[in-house]
Amino acid sequence: MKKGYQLLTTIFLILLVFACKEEPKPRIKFPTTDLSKANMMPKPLKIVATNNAFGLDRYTAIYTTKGAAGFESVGNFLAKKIKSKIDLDIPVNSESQEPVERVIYINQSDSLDLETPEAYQLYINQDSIILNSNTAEGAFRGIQTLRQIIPEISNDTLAEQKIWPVPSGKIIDNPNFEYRGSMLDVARHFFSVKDVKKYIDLLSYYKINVLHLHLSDDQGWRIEIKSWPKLTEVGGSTEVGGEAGGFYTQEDYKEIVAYAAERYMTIIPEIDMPGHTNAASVSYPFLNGNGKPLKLYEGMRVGFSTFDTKKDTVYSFIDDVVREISEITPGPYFHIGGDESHVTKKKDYIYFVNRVEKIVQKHGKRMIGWDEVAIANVDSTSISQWWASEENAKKAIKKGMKIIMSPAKKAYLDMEYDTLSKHGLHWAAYIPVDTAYVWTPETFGNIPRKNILGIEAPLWSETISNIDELEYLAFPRIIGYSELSWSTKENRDWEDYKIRLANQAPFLDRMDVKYYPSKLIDWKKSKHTYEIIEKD
Ligand code: TNX
Repeated sequence: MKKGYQLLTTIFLILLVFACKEEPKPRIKFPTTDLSKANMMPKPLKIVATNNAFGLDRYTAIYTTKGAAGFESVGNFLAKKIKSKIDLDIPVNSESQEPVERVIYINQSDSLDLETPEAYQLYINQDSIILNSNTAEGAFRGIQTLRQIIPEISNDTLAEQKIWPVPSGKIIDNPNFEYRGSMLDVARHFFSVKDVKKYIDLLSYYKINVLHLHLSDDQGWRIEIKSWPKLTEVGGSTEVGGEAGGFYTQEDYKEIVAYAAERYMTIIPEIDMPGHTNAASVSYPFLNGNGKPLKLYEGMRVGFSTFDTKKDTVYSFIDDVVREISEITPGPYFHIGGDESHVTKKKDYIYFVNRVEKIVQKHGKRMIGWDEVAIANVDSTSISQWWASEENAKKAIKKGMKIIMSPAKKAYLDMEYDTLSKHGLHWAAYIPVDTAYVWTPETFGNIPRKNILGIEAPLWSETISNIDELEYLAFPRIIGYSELSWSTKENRDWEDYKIRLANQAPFLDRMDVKYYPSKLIDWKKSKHTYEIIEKD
């Protein structure tokens, strides 16, 4: 209540200052706009349209709650994105005497209606937009919605100045799942810091909050480990197809983490083991457990490598790797891979996962592994990522573990769209844009809802080697996964989604995203992102 009162007083004062300075202007008559038809992706929980508009223009200013951690940065982020979308400069918490007629107020609220840290409410009126949330994280999710409903082009006939009418009404929003992720395999092909940042920025627009980086595999080791320099010197020098690989220095990795953190996105590092470790074992042959001499590998086979699970020195090595990476990873998770260890004996695999889980915990992180890890004696606090085996997912549930839903048949971004796809594999399925969207993670495989942490769409990179190819496989399907993880089952509908997806084209074009123009979607060419209902 107190905060609400403070907010009203602030808005009142801002408007009063303006009102005292000049003659009141006549109210602008907006063409009716319908918020419920606006182009929001993922679909918010509740939308109530009031069929008027907020007139975004050069007399608009952004204010944020004083002293609320992170809120001013969220305001600055919004101002920057508005500038790049419509070339309009909006001041943030400015105390200058420039006339202000309309305000966007980003308000820290302790309302009990805001159920989770990411929940937010948007109240869009003719002269004010109020965004309420408990945390800067929630405010950040809310400004993505706001960005989406600002039209690309202005209406130049309503007043002397250009006006971008934002449809009025109320939005109450809250995520369906707390974990909404994508994975990027930077091991089979390396992707630069710049590429990863572009992907992060795009994901955050769709409220995705996790990027899992697959940092090591048979074909390459991609992160500097200061105590074991040959991992990148030797193991980082190759990739699929024979091109020079690459790796992130720890400074590069920190840059990625910080960029993601500005967007309230968690980076999850994965070091895949005991299988998928050829690059590591070539760099330090004592790690090798398959008995054969090894050489650098640039093919696409899986399942031929393993660490020696019996040597203590192998665990000291892993301790160093987990420690160094954990020290520069603020997020709570460390992914140990654990998939397709076909040349590791089952009892050795179990022993290995049990020991590595303890190492991860010792360094303060929660272990995630691909679904196979559930055959070991893992802790209920560890997390299983279901990609292939329903049986393993069931084992994880028996152990009380949480599950990340990434079933390959539905959620793999590296699966081809159809037989004509330019990139991708199809060992699990062809996944056209509708198949990617029309399934129900809440009931898939009868996993109890309380065990589902969320959804992640992995992008393996055997068949893609640059950002354009990455975008071809990821877009538009990742937008569907964002909606599957953010929006409730009741709010998801293919026919409705299809239209909103078609309307993403202007944004994707502006961002220079080389999305796959699926024939199932009637891609929008015009730049209007809101619907005008003609008044009679
Ligand atoms: C299976 S999914 C793998 C990866 C491959 C992918 C290709 C998983 C845990 N392992 O090693 O890159 O298929 O689709």
